[in-house]
Amino acid sequence: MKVVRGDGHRAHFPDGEISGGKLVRPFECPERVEYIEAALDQAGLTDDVEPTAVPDSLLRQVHDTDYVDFLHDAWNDWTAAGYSGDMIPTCFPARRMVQRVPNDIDGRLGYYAFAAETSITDGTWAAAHEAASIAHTAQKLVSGGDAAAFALCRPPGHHASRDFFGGYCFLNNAAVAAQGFRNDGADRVAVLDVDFHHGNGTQDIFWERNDVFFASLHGDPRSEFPHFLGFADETGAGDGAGATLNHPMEPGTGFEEWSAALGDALARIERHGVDALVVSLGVDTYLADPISSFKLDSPDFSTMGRMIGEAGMPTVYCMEGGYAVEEIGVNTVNVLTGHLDA
Ligand code: OKP
Ligand code: ZN
Repeated sequence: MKVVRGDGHRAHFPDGEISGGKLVRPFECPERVEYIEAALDQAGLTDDVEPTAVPDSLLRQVHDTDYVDFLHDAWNDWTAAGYSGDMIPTCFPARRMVQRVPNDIDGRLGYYAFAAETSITDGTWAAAHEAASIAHTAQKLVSGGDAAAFALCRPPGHHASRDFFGGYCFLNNAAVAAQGFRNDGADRVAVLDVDFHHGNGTQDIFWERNDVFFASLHGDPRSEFPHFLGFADETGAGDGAGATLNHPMEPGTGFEEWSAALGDALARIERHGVDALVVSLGVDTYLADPISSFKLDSPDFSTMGRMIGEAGMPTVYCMEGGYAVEEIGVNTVNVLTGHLDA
């Protein structure tokens, strides 16, 4: 399995993340990639590929054009306004307020955000763009005949919607891969999101589409981020009615219940008749993850990969979350080697 990776992610590392009323060191940090790279090397997954830039047209099929422009210009506009700290949104268009893009950068920052734990810095656009390019390059490998590829994306992408960022995500890498498969001739694609958190961005992007099936296994939004999407009764709308599947689970859920949900999701994906699979691979379901509450252990990730591999679909794995940094490498690589063993 080829691995697509780059160093551009290092440019994105905000000073702090608001957590418990304090500015703490961001959970989503560059070391995450370093631990994954070390584990890949150790497992002999060393067939590396450099990313090719994602076409702007593809990026703008997934995201609104004004949102892409906002992200691209954000840091410039911020410093032009006289600010020098990281960009932290503080004011959002809540219920019954006017949903119109403001002129000033403070207003636009809140307009295009849904959460305040995620800052934009000097290097955010370049890093997010490279992560989308990594996903795009992995999709091209699989469309070109590779059975599977691993896109080592950072920052992650599944919380980023057509027109807003948050949850450490700016551009939706998995959605870029899924849309790329469609553009390259796949009639139907599935995104399987196994990150602990619901993939609200991916769900929203494909909500009214039948050509991209979205399935997510995640912590119940009644008690977990992103709090406001990912309930079991969300199943898609319009042309996409029935093409979204949500499996929220209680805090403390272990692999027995989790893997039954995975089996169900894979069966539903198979029934949809898809030509390619994108896996939003978060390993924050791990029992020692500092911001999550499932109880998967390291060997369970091998089983997860084997189950996905046994489904036999051309597959792109896009890295999402995982914040127990010292174990993130082993857990991620266990999924990939499990897949290869299938
Ligand atoms: C991103 B991904 C910590 C709260 C963290 C944001 C979680 C973003 C998860 N006090 N809230 O899905 O792994
Ligand atoms: Zn997550």
